[in-house]
Amino acid sequence: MQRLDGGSAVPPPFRGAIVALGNFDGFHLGHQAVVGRAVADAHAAGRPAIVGTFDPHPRRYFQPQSEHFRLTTLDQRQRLFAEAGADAMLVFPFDAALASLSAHAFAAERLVGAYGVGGVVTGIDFTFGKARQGDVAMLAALGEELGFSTVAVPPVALGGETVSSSRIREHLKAGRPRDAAALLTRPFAIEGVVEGGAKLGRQLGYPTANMRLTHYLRPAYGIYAVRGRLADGRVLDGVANLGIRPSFDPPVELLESYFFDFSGDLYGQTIEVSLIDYLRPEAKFDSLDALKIQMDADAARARESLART
Ligand code: RBF
Ligand code: MG
Repeated sequence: MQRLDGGSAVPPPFRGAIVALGNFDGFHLGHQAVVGRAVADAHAAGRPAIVGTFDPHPRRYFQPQSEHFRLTTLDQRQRLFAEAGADAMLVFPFDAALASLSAHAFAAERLVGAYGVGGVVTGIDFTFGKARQGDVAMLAALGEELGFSTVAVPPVALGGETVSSSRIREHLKAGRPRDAAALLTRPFAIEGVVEGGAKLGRQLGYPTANMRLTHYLRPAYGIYAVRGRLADGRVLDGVANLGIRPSFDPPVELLESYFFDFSGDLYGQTIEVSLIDYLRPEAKFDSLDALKIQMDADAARARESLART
């Protein structure tokens, strides 16, 4: 699937598209409803379907010091949008120029001029333009004036509550990966490049694939039952420590995954690790023997939980 730059003009094959406008970071049930509508309308009209997303996120621009909150990387979003039937992804680099555009200028210069949209689909809470002056009512009026269709999709509820990225973040921070997965329709997954590590894990009988958490939201630190996807598509069950490893000096924040029944070198590979179950918080151990006994118990519990999943 093609990645288009929201800072430039969209090329001819993608003009006239139905564009899902939003951020779609988690690509949760609510986001899927918006994108699903854009894809369905595009197919019905014989037009391309495009999904917009911001990178970096506007929140990073306005609050550069805010804590990490990302639920997906751009690469993960690209795969999810493609699976949902989109023909292209339009990436808006959020910068001073975009932040200072009025709602009218955003519609006239970007949506119509640069992207040549046939229609836009948003959530009903979508806002746009300088100081968020535009809402879906204004977008509909601008569409009438400038010649594009607009659809506002209502939020999706699950278990009596509206599905939102903030609810998903709360679940993950509280160590409830299964509740987060229900809203996401898939487990929260961290994708990254496997780093070289201290070889201590190997000595303990638990060689781990270690990854940085980069811009991802920090889920509750602790031990997780995980499922990893390797670069070649193989899927492996395992158990992981996500956190700072309080038994070791200096503390280093990592996701360290041990995969069952696997003996290969993953160093330098890009892998994706899904958090399935939260088993316990990290603990400080006084001896490696004590840690090893606990790791054996963790591995057994993780195997059980994954066998049921
Ligand atoms: N390190 C800790 O300091 N405390 C822990 O509770 C802890 N639990 C772990 C559980 C599992 C299943 C795994 C794979 C690792 C755990 N570690 C823990 C980290 C482990 O000590 C790490 O692999 C070593 O730092 C060697 O890289
Ligand atoms: Mg290790």
